[in-house]
Amino acid sequence: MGNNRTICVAGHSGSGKTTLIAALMKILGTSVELGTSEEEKERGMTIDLAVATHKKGDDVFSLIDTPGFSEFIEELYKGLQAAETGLLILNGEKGVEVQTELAWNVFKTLQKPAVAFVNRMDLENASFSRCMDSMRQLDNFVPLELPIRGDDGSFVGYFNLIKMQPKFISGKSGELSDSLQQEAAQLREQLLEGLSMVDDTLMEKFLAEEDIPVNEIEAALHTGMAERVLYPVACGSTTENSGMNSLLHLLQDNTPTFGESHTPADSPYGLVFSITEDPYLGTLSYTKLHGPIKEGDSVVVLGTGSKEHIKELHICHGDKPQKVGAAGAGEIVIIGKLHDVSLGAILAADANAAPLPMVDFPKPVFSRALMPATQADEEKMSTAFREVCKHKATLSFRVDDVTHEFVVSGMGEAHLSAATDRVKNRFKVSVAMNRPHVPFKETIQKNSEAMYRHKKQSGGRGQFGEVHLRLAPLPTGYEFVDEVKGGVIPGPFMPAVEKGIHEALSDGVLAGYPIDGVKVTVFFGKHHDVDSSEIAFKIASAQAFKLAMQDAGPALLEPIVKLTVLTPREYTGDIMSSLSGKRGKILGMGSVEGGIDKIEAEVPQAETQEYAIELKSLTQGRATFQREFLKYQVVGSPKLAEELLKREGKEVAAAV
Ligand SMILES: Nc1nc2c(ncn2[C@@H]2O[C@H](COP(=O)(O)OP(=O)(O)O)[C@@H](O)[C@H]2O)c(=O)[nH]1
Ligand SMILES: [Mg+2]
Repeated sequence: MGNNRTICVAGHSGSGKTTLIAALMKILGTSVELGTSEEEKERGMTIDLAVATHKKGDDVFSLIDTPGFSEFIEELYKGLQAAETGLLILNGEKGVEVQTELAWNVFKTLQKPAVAFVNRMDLENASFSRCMDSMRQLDNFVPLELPIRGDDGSFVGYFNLIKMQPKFISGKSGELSDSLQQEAAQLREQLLEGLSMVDDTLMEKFLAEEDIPVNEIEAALHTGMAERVLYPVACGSTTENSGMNSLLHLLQDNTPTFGESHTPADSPYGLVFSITEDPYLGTLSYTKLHGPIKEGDSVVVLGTGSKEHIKELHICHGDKPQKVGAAGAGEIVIIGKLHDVSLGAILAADANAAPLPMVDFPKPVFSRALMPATQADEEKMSTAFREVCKHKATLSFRVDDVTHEFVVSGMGEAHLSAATDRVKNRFKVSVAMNRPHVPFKETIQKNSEAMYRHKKQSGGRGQFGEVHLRLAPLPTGYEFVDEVKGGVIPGPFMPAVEKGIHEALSDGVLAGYPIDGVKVTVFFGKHHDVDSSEIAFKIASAQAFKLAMQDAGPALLEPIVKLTVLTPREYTGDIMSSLSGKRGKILGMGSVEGGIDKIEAEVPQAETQEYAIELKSLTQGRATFQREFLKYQVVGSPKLAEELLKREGKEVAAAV
């Protein structure tokens, strides 16, 4: 195994991640094409992670591209998990943007060493010092170089703070102003002071004001990065191809290697961290290797115990996998045509190998109901969505028990629209997205009693059945009690009696929602030796139940969800008042590190259908949230119930 390194690139959309990866790989002599799926080309943005790999001798260097849009953050979790180091790209004109901040939170959660690159320095309004100011608010970022501007204000080169030397872009020149030299001296002091924390020898030399050789500074930088004491920052311009070599040097020579933090196995062992479906190559399992693997190997999927044969092994060239015969620990490979793997699967030669941890992904927070365009679309819809959601942790679909709608859930509108486009492009299935209906239920609030006699005499054999029953509220669920004595309803008819009630339970008296939280006791009835039948008792019990429901204080039940919002403190007040405005109950509020507040609230689901969109606009996209189902709760006021049902396009029955 060589010095293998994987770097996951993250940052705000448009900062230049995809361009940078292609540029760095080009310098290394590897040409890659990224972001070529139909949905990506249409939108001009990265949707799925992609890996670009360069091999030189025994050393393997991979860069992972991720989307810069928060709704696709799952890809960053996957990519960063498979990387030793994260590379945060910033737009030199803008500094820290929303997705820079969100990405940084993921870096911190996964505890990854990181490097930052301030890109787009060729632009007139780019300001390295402004970027640095905003980055220092995030964490301990320290510059390794300063941009040099020419007389006309354009960007002409860098001043390297380790070597204390300028390097001009070819064909350009400029003066080193006094202020630049002063700033450089000051920043170098800060850098060495920071590095002194991780290296005693360096500290002694620094304090004694001795010269410190470049290799010693770089060694301390390596330790500082690995221990996450500091995060170095470089700058340049991807499109002008400047600053690329020093960034490459930093990434390829100074970031931590796989071997430093892992003990490799000597047989196949790896984590499937991402899976995609390729129209031509089939299922592709992106695997971070912790042990060597080669074509022809057999492995076991830990947990399921299923056996897999390694038939096709590729290394990654962006969107073009390239076949290889073998790969080693620390590398990322794409394994083709595995039968039975899912996201997070661990492949190992040894069935007793220890599990490799997989990150906890965020959960979907935004749902839409899908309407197929035609009958043919309806038939294919569920297969198509099963395929598209199968390998995504933040995409799911289900048919709702109550509303019977086909509901797909993800991280936001754009995320779901990319998923439906994929379904359209790959499976030729067209669907429209609507706001889903709320799965209301109905319940009762007091005891009641009713009877119903079903009697029909229309020549020949008649129908007769009479059922008396009592209803009592239960906290949840449904209970049936048979208290019939003396065979007034003969035993063989009791299943039909219960069936009648069961059917009536699915069609509440208020608005036809299923009924929950009721105990039904059948205590009396009458039968007729000739005319009684199962159907007669079924009708009688259903009708008796409906009559009893009218007197039992029927009420609407609504689903309540728990929202957990993480937000920069400046928005806390606004978020709390907006939640209160949604009939929400604040459960708690506290501060998390770094100026972030956590707000927990119970909110009716009916008021949270658009919360992903609302929170985004309330906080410029800087807050995130989780949503989980909590319970059903009675809608106390009949007027509110009426209003809620109206929103669902339902009339309330007169009984309310
Ligand atoms: N002027 C300038 N434009 C850049 C630079 N890097 C990238 N771009 C442009 O910015 C746009 C977005 O780049 P892209 O790599 O897709 O950004 P991503 O969303 O971060 O992957 C493209 O049009 C690039 O050509 C740069 O250093 N300078
Ligand atoms: Mg991109």
